[in-house]
Amino acid sequence: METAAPTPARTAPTDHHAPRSRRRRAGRRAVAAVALAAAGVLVAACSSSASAGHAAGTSAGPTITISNFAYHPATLTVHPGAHVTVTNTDKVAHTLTARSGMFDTGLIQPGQSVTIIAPSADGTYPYFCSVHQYMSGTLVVAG
Ligand SMILES: [Cu+2]
Repeated sequence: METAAPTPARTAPTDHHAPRSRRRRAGRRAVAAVALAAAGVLVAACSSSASAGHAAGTSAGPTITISNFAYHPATLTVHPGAHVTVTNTDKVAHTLTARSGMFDTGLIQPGQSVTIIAPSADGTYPYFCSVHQYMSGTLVVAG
């Protein structure tokens, strides 16, 4: 039950978004709040749109794949300190273990990958699988 008459002199609203209807102040304030909220969303969207596109961890570096109880390639040449990703595609676990002990993936479960770091000194590093010791390969480090 409204007793107050509408605003006496219906002067033009001062805000930019001139409400078409004759709403009372509360209504107008709500409209303003919504407008502010929308502006805030826009600002947030703008500031969060700058996302750096870093690639995920897996590198495009040298890789050795274990399949059918063998290393592929059987001999791989890499730079000193290279990160070498070893992927086991067999259905049993394998390792890639340097005979010198300088690197060792530990058990690589089926379908998993482990990254080793090549020695920093040039040389030829034979390795084998500690589970199936007849499996062997060679990592050659050459700067
Ligand atoms: Cu094995």
